[in-house]
Amino acid sequence: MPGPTADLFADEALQQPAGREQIGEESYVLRGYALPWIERLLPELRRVLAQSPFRQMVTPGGFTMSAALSSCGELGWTTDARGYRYSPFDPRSQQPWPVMPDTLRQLAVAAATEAGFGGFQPDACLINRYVPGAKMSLHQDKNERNYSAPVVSVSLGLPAIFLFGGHARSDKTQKVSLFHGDVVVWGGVDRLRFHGVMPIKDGLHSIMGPQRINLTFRTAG
Ligand code: MD6
Ligand code: FE
Repeated sequence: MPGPTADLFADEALQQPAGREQIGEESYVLRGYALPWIERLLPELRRVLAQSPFRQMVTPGGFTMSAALSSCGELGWTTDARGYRYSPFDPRSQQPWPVMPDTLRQLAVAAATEAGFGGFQPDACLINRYVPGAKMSLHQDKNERNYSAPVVSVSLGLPAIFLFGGHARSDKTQKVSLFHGDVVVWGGVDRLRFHGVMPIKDGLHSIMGPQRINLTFRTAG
């Protein structure tokens, strides 16, 4: 079926393929998996952020991260001059991090199961906010004590290009486009692969506005 209509659908398919895409031996992108959860999830997220607002953290090397960060759950991730680590307290308020809301936990557990990681028990949810231009340099998630648990990452708002590398920083990276509602799950042999996020392009998302919010769930303790 040639013609402009067919082209339109072809472009859409290229932009946002449906279903479960395998991006590594034990890594998957679950396209749109979070969409049915979002209406319940957003009010919970707002409550968490009222208690522990986004803040820009400074790396041990003295650089201010372009993504702003918060956390919920028993443990939250922080960085300062002393290094990267998980802490039970929000350094801003010196109070415990907000409790991980049920919908967030249930979404993470369901997505992990869908990707072959049954019995996931997340104790930390990192919340990253990217405004246009913000990025995340290549890194490994290695501050957690428990590498047998996967990482579950939920993308909301503006699209991003996720860089998925190998076990060495210099390994070739694959580029994976992530859209509102996509969930990435990785673990097992892929758990320590380098990854990052390219600078977010300008834009306005119909629900989230001019930002991308990423939730990553882990078993940190
Ligand atoms: C982000 N994500 O997507 C940054 N880490 O905003 C991560 O650093 C990440 O998406 C581990 C597993 C999945 C991720
Ligand atoms: Fe990461």
